[in-house]
Parts: sequence; structure tokens; C-alpha cells
Amino acid sequence: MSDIPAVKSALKAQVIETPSWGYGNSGTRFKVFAQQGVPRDPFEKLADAARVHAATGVAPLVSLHIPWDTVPDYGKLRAHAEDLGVRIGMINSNTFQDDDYRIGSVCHPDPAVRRKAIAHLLACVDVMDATGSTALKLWFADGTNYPGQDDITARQDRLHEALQAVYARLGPEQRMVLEYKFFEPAFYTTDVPDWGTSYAHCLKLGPKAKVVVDTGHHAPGTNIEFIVALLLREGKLGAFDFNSRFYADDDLMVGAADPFQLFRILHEVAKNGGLDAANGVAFMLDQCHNIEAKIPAIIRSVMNVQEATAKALLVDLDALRAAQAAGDVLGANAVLMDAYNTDVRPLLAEVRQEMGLNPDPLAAYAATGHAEKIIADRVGGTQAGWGA
Ligand SMILES: [Mn+2]
Repeated sequence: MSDIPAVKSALKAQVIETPSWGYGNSGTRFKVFAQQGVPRDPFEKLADAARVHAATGVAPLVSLHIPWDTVPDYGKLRAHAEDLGVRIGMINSNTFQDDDYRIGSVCHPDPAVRRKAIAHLLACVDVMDATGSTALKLWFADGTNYPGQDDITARQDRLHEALQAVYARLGPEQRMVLEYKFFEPAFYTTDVPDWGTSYAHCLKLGPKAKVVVDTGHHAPGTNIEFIVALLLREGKLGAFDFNSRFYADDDLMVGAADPFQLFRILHEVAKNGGLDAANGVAFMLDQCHNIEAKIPAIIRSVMNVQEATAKALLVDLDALRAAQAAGDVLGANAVLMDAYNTDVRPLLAEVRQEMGLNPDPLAAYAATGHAEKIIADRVGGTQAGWGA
């Protein structure tokens, strides 16, 4: 039997970080559809993120992306966040939107381009200093499109050199997390294509470097929960970028495409101590809401993570271990499926009521009138989006 009060306190303590870019306009390479009321600057993105936190009670951190969220005074941005009841989370670097990076950034064959990319990464650590952020998130679009285009191992050497320079710059309370993605925008080789490559680099760097698992960055059929279990065992799981994929890197709402996979991932997280704050695993959303309303979509995503977490916490571990030890294949599987098939919505409604929240976060948000207010207020100016 599960200890319901313990399950409830774990759910109340969970922190889900939302991405500033999730509030801005986004789309595909075919079309970015603008939506009315979308934030025009990082201050307005934080205002929207604060609404997600107000409705759910578990989303106090907002991840920034530099340069999309560049402001002249980061102290002011930090104060604005704190006034709204949220804090600045991870800082995401961007070495993929400059013409100089056509054939790479930190892995580029030209040392001048590599220096430029490293300078940007170091500037991101300055932003961390100014905002109180404790983690730098690195994803590199680096790779090659054609066999023979560049030397695979030389590019790994260049990558290591860059990562080392950034690692050396981190303060005692700061850390860096390295994200992998198996392809795109490069189509032949990618310099950090998988968890093993990220893990190997992080291991060399030291304890302040850990791996980011973006759930959309795997080939179809990859067993992501195995990767999660292994990284937790090695103390190298730094963060999640949660989203859903049907085909490639779709960036759809987490838990939408495959809620069972999300449950299996969170079962490994819960079972292996990943929910303990001391472990420092960041639970971030990395999504784009191209056709749906953004703030409700992010609230829904937070709820999806909570539901999968609740089910994972309901797994009867004693019964599971007994069945596993007895070699009871069907019994062990049944324990897991019992938890997955539990309707946890009433439990989460209770959790929210105990936190002083409306049991229905989407209804709570709708009742604030924020959606109508931003459409009326945010007129003129340039809407935030990719590259803005
Ligand atoms: Mn990501």
C-alpha cells in the first residue's frame, strides 16, 4: 500500500520549470502563427509564467534563453520575477542562430568562430550571476551534413576544449547541463547526438556537469526510462526537457503523445531518488505551442507531469520488489500497471486544495481574465518569438 500523505507531500514539493520561449510565438520552418496577447519582452513572458505558477502552485522557476531574453538590466528582470512570485531558472545558451555558425559553433574548424561561441557561453554565466540562476543549459546544433565534411574526432576535441572553458568559469553554486539530440539541424553527424556522448564529456569535466534528457531527442523506439535509470545511478542526470514527440523533435505537450512513457520515466525517477531536491534534477518543459493557446497549454503540461508523477509515486514498491525477487513476471508487471491505471485526478485535486489552490488549474486560470487582458493590453510592439 502506498503512503498517501508521503505521496501528497512529494507532489507538493515537486518543482516544474517552464520555458520563457513557450510563451512566445513559435511554429515550424513553414510558418510561425502569431497569437494575440503574446508577450513582447521577457518581462511579459515572466508575467505569463507567473500565471502558470499561480494556477498550479508548482511552477516557480522560469528558464531564460539568451539572446531571446536579453535585457539591459538583469537585476531588474530578476526583481520583476520575484515581485511576480517566480524565480529565474536555467539559462539556455544559443549558438545556432548566427551566420558565423553555418558549419558549427564550438566545434567549428575556425578558432575565431569557436572563440566567439565560447564568449557567448561565458556571457551566459554572467547572466546567471546577475539573475541568481544556478544552471547553464547547453545544446549545440553542431554537426556535419556530408561524409568527409570535417573530422569527427577533432570536433570532439574542440567541444571538450569549449566545455572545459565554461566549466572553469562556473561559481561554486553553479552547474552546467549538456543536452543531446540525435539529428537536426545537422543530418550526417551531430557532435552531441546521444546520452553517451554527453555523459562522456560530463564525466571528464567533473561533478558540476550533468546530462539533460530532452524526451523528444531520441530515435523512435528508444527506451528513455533506461537512460534515465542509468544516469540517476551514475549521479549524472541533470535535467529533463519534457515534451512529446510523434515523429521527430515535435515539441508537443509532454504526456500528450505517450502518457505511459512519461509514467515509465517518472517511475524510474521516483524509485531512484530523482524527486529528492538534494539530487538536483531539474524538471523543465521544453515545448512550443504553435497552434494552441500558450498559457493553458503550459498549465496542461504541468498537470500532465504531475499526473505521471502521482502514478509513479503510487507504485507499490514493496509488492513490486517481492514479485521481482520471486521472478513473478506477470505479478511485477501488474503492480506497475495498477499504479498506471489509477485515476490520480481526485488525489491531485485534494493536493491542490490543501495548497490553497483551485482543484482545477485550467478553470482557475480562465477565471483570472488574464487571457482577455493580455489581448487588450499587449497591442503594438513586436511579439516575442524565435530569434526575438
Ligand atoms: Mn530541449
